[in-house]
Amino acid sequence: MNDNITDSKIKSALAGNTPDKSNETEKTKQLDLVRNDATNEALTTNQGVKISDNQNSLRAGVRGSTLIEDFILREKITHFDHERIPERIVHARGVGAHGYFQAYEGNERFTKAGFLTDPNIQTPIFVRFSTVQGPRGSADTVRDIRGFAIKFYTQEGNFDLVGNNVPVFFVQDGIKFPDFVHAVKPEPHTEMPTGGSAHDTFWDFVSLVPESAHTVMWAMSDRAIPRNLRSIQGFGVHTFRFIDEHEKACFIKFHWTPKQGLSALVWDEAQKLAGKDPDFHRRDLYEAIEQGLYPEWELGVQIVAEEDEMSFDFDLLDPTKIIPEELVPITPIGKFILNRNVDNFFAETEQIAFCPGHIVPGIDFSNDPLLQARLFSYTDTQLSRLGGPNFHQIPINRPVCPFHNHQRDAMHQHEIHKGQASYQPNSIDNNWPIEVPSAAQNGGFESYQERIDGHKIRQRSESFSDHFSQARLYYQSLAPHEQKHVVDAYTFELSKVQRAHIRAREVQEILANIDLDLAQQVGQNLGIDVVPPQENYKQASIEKSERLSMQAFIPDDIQGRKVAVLIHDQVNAETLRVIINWSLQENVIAHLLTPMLAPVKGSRGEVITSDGMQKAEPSIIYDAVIIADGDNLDTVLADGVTKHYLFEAYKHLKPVVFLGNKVDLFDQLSLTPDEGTLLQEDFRNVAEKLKQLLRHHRIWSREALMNAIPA
Ligand code: HDE
Repeated sequence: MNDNITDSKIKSALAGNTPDKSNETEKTKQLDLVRNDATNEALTTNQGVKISDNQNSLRAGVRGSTLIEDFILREKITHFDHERIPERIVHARGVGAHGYFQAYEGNERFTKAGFLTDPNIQTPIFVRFSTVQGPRGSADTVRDIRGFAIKFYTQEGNFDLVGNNVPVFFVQDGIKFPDFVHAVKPEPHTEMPTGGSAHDTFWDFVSLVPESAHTVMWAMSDRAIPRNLRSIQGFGVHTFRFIDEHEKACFIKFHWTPKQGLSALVWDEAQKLAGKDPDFHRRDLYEAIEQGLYPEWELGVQIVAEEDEMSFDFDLLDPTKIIPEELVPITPIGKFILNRNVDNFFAETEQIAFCPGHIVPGIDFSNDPLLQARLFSYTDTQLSRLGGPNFHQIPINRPVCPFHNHQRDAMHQHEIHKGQASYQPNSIDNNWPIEVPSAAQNGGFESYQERIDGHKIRQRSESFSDHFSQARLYYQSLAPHEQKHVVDAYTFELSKVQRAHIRAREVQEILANIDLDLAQQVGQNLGIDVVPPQENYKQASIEKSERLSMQAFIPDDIQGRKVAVLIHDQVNAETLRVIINWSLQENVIAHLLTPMLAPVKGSRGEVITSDGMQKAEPSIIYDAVIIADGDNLDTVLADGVTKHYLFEAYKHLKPVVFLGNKVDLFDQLSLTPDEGTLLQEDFRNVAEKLKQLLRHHRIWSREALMNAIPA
């Protein structure tokens, strides 16, 4: 290998796998109307007046005061002064991308929604991922639920599936949402902490509100510290309805599952990344899409016949409950991929406006009281965020199908409505636009005619009163290492709570009712006594649900995993060629990391370009580390940065590959060899083993061993 080995080589090879983009969707075309300022056109004001000097304001003499008549300065500064809009009250920190959805065959059995029933249509989508608690500038890797909102630009109107990466929610009724959000947000007297729930007000609230127990359990699990956004699940949370062409309804719950499998950070990594790369998740998503490693999910639904509504030991309308897949399996209905990054973050990711009330014929709501409140909130919030009721005209929010009605004027009106009649009925414009009966082909939306008969009442249904059985089911379904992480997370978070009575209440009154062993472990760590609860709480109808554990989602391949290859002067260039070929074959992102950014010399004098500097690209960014062999391995292993790199990767339970013939290497480094420490002369001999380890992502057996070592 005489020429340079560069990342661009990897990228260009991966670009070969890039799906054909020639079949651009309407939405893509529409968004490509975006103004391109990087042309050789003249610089102008917003009124189109050419600007002759953009460096100096207008002054009275070279050293004189600035003149108020400088309309160019005033326009520029005024616009700048108003550049920021209010961030989202929750889910402020986010990242988005474009893609498309394609349905599988046969969904007309359940729904008449066009985008779900025509397998030949590729429906454009925009997805926005988010954290809940932190502001726009907060770190990506904090412990938090992730928002996973999808806008489907269908031919029958926009459908927004505004979900999360956990299937349940903290409160059962929308009227409690502002209380919950005030409690989890930074505390009002200090505006701390940023991007975290480890503080008094959050734990005060959740320890007083047992309905939050199940979701808090998910938030304390590895689900809340995802490795990247490409490997999280999505859930619609509420029960919705599908309506078929005969107006027959069934209840459904939406699930979407990543082809890449599920993976999480370890807590130490999550915290370090928050400092070393606060943009870790958005960078990962951006880079994966740029490299043609398009993330993919399968959309599915759990379907429950209307007549079976009451056949569960929980209420289908209660958003703190899942339907275990053992009771109702998921029916796959389609898949979606993300294949295009935004051109402008503000215009697209920031200005996108989701609303669970944006639905299309074939889909309808249930009476879940949390969902019902959301139907109001999202449009309302856009009025102050996006400055008025015309936010649907912003390019990212516009439907791709035509839309006509008699709504007029208001702030930021972009349409120039022609005609005299902005009312109905009218005879001046022939009564256009007209209503379309739902029975017609491509007919209008009609709500499902559910019979409603009840007293006006402010009361929670008795069927919403079991708060612990599914929290217990979740805990008991986790693998031992996942359970340990839950114990660690409760311990960590509660250790940050200043008030002893809040810590005690969470452990004694919430955790003890979920699982005594869990409560006792956390209690022991915090010095809190736990006694078995007085009441005998209800058990879930099953003891374990397999797919609650992330271990049930190991991917088939290792596409998109990231490997650091540490190289130094005199590295064996032939080894690098083999590793790069392997990475291209497996669609793995392999980075050659050097001590400094300067190129290194291979053993036969080859110049090898760096993809990054070891100090600047720490092991926490990668899924595995390889030390390439070479003639100066002894010097390499004496290098403190390299050593730290290895120890950290080892500590974070990653596969570590040492190439070369140093049999006493582990002794030298005082590392206990295990199935994840691979020592080989030739990379080809460990490639398959490394692949299997990367599929499973972490060496969990090592964690158990490390925990056994006294501190
Ligand atoms: Fe939201 N939520 N939410 N929420 N939510 C918002 O809407 C709200 C709830 C979720 O990427 C806001 O445009 C209420 C459940 C996501 O733009 C706001 C209630 C679930 C996003 C709002 C809930 C979510 C939001 C803030 C209880 C999971 C980000 C800005 C009745 C199923 C969407 C905005 C994006 C955003 C209100 C409960 C998910 C204030 C009142 C349950 C993913 O309108």
